[in-house]
Amino acid sequence: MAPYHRISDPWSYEQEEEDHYGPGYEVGSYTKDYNDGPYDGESDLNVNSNPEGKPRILLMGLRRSGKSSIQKVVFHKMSPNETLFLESTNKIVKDEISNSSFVQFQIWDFPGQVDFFDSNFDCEMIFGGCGALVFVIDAQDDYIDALMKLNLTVTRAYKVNPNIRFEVFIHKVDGLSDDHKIEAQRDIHQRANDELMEEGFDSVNLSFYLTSIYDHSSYKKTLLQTFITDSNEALDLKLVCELSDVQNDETTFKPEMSHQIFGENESIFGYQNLKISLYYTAGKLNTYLGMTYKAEVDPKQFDGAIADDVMGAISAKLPPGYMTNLDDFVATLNKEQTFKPFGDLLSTYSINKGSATERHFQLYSCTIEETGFRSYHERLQTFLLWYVDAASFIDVDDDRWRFYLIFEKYPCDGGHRYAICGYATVYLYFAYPNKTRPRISQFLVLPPFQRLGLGAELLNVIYRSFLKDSNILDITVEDPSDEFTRLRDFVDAQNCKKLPSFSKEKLHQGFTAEMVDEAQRDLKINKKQARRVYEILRFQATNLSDLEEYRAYRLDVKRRLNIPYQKEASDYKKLQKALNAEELRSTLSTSTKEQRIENLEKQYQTIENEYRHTLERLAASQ
Ligand SMILES: Nc1nc2c(ncn2[C@@H]2O[C@H](COP(=O)(O)OP(=O)(O)OP(=O)(O)O)[C@@H](O)[C@H]2O)c(=O)[nH]1
Ligand SMILES: [Mg+2]
Repeated sequence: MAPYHRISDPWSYEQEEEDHYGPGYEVGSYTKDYNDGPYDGESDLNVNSNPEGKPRILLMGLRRSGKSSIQKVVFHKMSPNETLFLESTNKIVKDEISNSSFVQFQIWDFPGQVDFFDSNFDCEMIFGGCGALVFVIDAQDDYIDALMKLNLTVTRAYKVNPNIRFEVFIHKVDGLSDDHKIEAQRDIHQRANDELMEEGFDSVNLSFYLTSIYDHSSYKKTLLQTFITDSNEALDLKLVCELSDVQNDETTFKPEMSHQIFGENESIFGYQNLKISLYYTAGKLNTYLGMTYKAEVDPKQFDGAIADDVMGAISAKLPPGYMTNLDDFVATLNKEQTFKPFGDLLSTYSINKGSATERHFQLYSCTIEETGFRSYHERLQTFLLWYVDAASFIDVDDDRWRFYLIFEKYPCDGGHRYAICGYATVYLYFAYPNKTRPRISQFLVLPPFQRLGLGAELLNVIYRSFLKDSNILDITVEDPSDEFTRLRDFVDAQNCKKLPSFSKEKLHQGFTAEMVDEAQRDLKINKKQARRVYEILRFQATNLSDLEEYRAYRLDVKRRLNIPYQKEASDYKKLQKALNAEELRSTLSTSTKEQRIENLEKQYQTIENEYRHTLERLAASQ
């Protein structure tokens, strides 16, 4: 059996070597362990020094190949099991290693998806001052893509700096049988070298090593992995109308995200077959939180690893009064019939009219002063955690908040009950000098009620509630998600279509002040959005098989997209006057004209796609 290097070993080796070889040998000793021939660390150090005089090692390789894990286990004593929770690296992480005044160097841990063709990737700087490049390949994965990236990386780096040492780590071999390991090493070695030869890089020398952050305890890791649950999978949400809903899987809906509670990886550690239940009664939103699991991790068995506090993490976000006993929760269902929506009824909306499945919805608006609404809202807003990125709970004591709620009014026991479907919050900003500019802040339609047209209805109701007020300037949206942008485009396009200034003939004449004025006056749509709606409706009015007409449309959109570039160009002229050529180069990553045109085209295509979706929806709604 070929022994493989447990990655932490080279480091301890290095420390032993330090006394032996004296200062300045650090990079050499790190690589020497893997090489057969004698190695002159001193001379390498001179060649590879970076401006701060510290040798630099680069860690590169595909995503999830294990680069950061290696770095953390080897140099920061992280236990291998903890690496399961490492987040993907999204920028170059530079780490100064200085275990003593002699052993000093830098490790640069790269994100898995570096793009050498990106103009921000400065090959000269990165490879120029580098001593060794460690390329990590996940041996447990299909390594064809990794080999392609290895080739690209090595050839790029070699052209800039032929003195770099290339170390290829065939990594995660703990999961491979002995035969498999040998075969993987042989195969990777051969393919990588053959490819370099074919491309004429005969003199590039790659060294290969079988590596793992796990010692002989790989079985532990496998076991440990069975204690990791996807938090989105584990959580069941429900709006309970009647007792049978509790047992009925069809009433369960899932979160779209849970990183705000369970961290970036959206995973929970410590349980097998974990199920978390977060149930609300459909009207009053009385809340139940519970969890079940088959097994919990035993800290004695797993280096002291303890299970995550799931109940603690969720309950920290719930207002007091939630229940952890399911019977207590079920008992509250009989109070649902007394529940009535808050505030003023603004609008009603029905679907499947005239059929047996006809459903009725009601839209209300209210302020926090409405009796009982404050504590109701505290429960309602907890849904944001699972559906709105970077959700924050608002300060309801500020009296400029307005709340809009949708309820379904459904028949029950010979009477009617209400179920919450979604809601929105709007903040009334001042607009200088004496106007108000409402801003839609949060907007949510709960999953069981999505795709019924309720989002469009809610948005229209918000608009309508402000239309007649001449103090309202226009309506804005805070940090809209892509989904909300689609909804807003659809609703605004539908409404603007009815305005005279957006008639087909006028659309072909370009974007005008008349459109801006009319959209603002009649619909409270702001200028930026009016421009977007103009582009959508003009696209609809454009005959795409008429090449001239289509081209005129594209140019019109691209001219708008080009405005930031024009600004950049005028900034550039100013800088040109102030800086010499050298300074100018280091200040700006000037893009060429071709790149700019290519970028514009890409941007245009993205936008055209978005517009097509909106138009499809418009067509379907007619
Ligand atoms: N089995 C096994 N898993 C490993 C080993 N090294 C790392 N891993 C796991 O591989 C996964 C990815 O590790 P990272 O260190 O985040 O990978 P990376 O290359 O830095 O990923 P990016 O930052 O996305 O490029 C983690 O779940 C680690 O626990 C190893 O030697 N054996
Ligand atoms: Mg990483």
